Amino acid sequence: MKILITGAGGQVGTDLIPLLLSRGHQVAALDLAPAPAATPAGVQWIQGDVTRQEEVFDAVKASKPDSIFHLAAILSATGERIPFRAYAVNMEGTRYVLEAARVLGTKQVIFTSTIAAFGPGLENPVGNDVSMRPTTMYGVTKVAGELLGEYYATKWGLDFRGVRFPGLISAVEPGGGTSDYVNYMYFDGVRKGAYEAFVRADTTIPLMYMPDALRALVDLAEAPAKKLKHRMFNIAAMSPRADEIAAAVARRIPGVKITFKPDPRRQAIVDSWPQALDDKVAAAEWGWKAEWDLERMTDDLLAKVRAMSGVAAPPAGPAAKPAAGTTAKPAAGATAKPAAKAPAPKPVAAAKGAKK
Ligand code: AKB
Repeated sequence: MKILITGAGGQVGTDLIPLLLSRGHQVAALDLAPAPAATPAGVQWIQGDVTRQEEVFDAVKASKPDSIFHLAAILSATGERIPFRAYAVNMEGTRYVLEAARVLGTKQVIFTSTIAAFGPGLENPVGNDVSMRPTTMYGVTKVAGELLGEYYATKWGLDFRGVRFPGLISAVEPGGGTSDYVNYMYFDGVRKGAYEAFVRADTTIPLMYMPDALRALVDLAEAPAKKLKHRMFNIAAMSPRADEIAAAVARRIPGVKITFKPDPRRQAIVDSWPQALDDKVAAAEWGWKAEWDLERMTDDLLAKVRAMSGVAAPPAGPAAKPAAGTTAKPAAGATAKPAAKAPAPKPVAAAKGAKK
């Protein structure tokens, strides 16, 4: 397939490009930024803005994709700072992508929604087909994007499909999300030996390691249409508490100091999200299953962050004790799904060119 990725220079796109190439797809990339130096050979990089209809249409005309993976978005924390820019990128950008697909004959659009599309007060784990009443601009635009895509599917036969991502964790710096506290436990834990998280120690949201998230996108795009009864799917992997993640990092970085100082604005955002998602519908319709849990992700991610930062791993020995300030007590009900029969991880691109 020829795939056009919008927002290709961001946290997801940076790692998605090499995966698509390795699975035999041709890739075109649309992003506000010029092509990063580390862009793999053969990628058609198009600089453009999803809030400008003509630039989206030009990118689709130039690349003639079979499928558009629409990743361009402003995430929750930045979205609350600049809500109308978030509306333009997430809402207008999605409308232009759908409209370009309709007018120019692209058969499929893969949409990336989020746990932030749900609102407070839902029973955990939150099911696939529940009432969605988000409290952030990011969440509002993602619910609207889901519905708009379903409208294009019903009215014009567009093959619209999408996943609701948990907070995503990877070696690429994230860009303006509220779940970013998890990523920075790893980045600053390695680089600085310390990190002050902006959430409470008991904060619990659904999380996913990037290789699972990328596999979900590609598997969903490749799934036979006749098997799909839904268009939007919850996907889930793990829901550790913030202090459990800190403890997993601390067991591998002797002396690291991870502390918690909640910022009321960002705490309110994560408190409005589900603590766990029910992904049975995705499992039944296209065979979705997470492969990475907290422990295995922490080993893999720390190795990547150390390699990128030029920091040597500590000598092997008995597991390090958490440093003072790091609470390691597991919470009742906190879950990290076992990584039963997980295959060996494939290498992921380095974090060059990641957007904030
Ligand atoms: C964010 O924090 O806004 C995103 C998300 C959970 O969709 N990472």
